[in-house]
Amino acid sequence: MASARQAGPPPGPSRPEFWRSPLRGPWLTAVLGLVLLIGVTVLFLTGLLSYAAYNPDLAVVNDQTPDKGWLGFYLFSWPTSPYWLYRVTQGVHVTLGVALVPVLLAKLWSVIPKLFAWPAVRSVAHGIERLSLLLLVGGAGFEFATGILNVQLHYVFPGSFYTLHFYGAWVFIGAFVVHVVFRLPRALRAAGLRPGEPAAGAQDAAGAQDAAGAQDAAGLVPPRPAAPTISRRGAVGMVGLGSLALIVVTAGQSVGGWFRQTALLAPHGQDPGSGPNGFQINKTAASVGIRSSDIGPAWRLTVRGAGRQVDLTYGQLLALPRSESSLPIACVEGWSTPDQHWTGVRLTELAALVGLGTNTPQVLVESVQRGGSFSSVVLRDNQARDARSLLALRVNGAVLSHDHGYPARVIVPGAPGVHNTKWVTRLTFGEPA
Ligand SMILES: Nc1nc2c(c(=O)[nH]1)N[C@H]1C(S)=C(S)[C@@H](COP(=O)(O)O)O[C@H]1N2
Ligand SMILES: [Mo]
Repeated sequence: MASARQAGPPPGPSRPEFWRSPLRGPWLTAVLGLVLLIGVTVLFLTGLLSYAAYNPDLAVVNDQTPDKGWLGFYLFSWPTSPYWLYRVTQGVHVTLGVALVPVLLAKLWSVIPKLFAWPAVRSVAHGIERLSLLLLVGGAGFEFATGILNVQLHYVFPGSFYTLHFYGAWVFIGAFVVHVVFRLPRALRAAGLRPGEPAAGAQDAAGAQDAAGAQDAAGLVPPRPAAPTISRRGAVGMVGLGSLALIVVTAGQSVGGWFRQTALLAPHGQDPGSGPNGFQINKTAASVGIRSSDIGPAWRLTVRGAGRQVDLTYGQLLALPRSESSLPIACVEGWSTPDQHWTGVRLTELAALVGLGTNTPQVLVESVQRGGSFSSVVLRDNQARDARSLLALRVNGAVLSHDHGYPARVIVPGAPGVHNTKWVTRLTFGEPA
């Protein structure tokens, strides 16, 4: 026994007795883990959908639709119906991501004694497992941190957020899948959702269950627990209440309108004012350096395609046939507006000016804004062809405000807000030359 003592852990958190909370144990860890299993799966899927919808310029390996790379299997032509599609998928992604923070923290707290397990590495297999946990925990922390910073601080990572969050997600999900494969049976058992494995050989079922239970408890259950101040169910309830509270102060930004007032955690403190243009603004004209001369009488709309070019003054644009669409703005950051009533010229109508009326091809939309990642965008042919896709001139019965993209902005059904370019000055239909 003396030699075992010598090899024992140093005083401190590596000793099992150091951890006293009676809440720790397989049941708590399993319940939180199962919630995360469902939640992270939804986050991952809605996240991939978001990339398919946005299709930002990441890198050659995954962005070359249609000859996309192997990490680009999820890319497809984002549909324009239902027109609220991105509003829902991204609202879920961001709200759920925020709501899972207490669950993630509680889950990490529940397994923290294992972080200090002694010896740190028992075998090669154990070493590999711990390495995968590093990717798991580090990946989760990275994804949650970058996501929350992005929605709270309004693109602190200029352009590169998408790359970081995207590749981070692949690293995280790889470790996550490994973790789930190894731990799911244990978690289901510990949560009471599955009985213990039937005995192999002579052992009776009860014995096997005990053995499985003991294995599950190892490293989690404190050998010298302190007196409980709350039950395990109570602890899970607290975590649930924390998540609920976060949903209450977040979801309003995705519902928009009156409910935005409840979105205490929503970024963009700026007040969009009231009236027809009184809805959420992503970037104001001033903040991206739009000068009044850019959008004054000298402003022109240039339409190019099929080897032709047409230049229109604002007056000429106003004289074109007008259409109406009720469409929301749904930002990548998770906030969205209720449907706004837009009036403008259909993209198909503008394509017709250069002889491309039927089968309108993809279109490159460019704004007067100099630089900045949102100053131009490519809309795919299904987006350009949709009768609801407009170059909008008015909203809710009034001329567009400068902050909402005067003189003209794009509005497309089902698309992320970032595709609704403001202060448009040029449309180039067809493959770029
Ligand atoms: N030229 C330009 N267009 C832009 C942007 C921009 O920064 N510059 N932001 C985009 C983003 S990310 C969103 S969510 C919507 C927001 O439109 P809104 O400010 O009218 O609500 O505009 C899009 N169009
Ligand atoms: Mo956005």
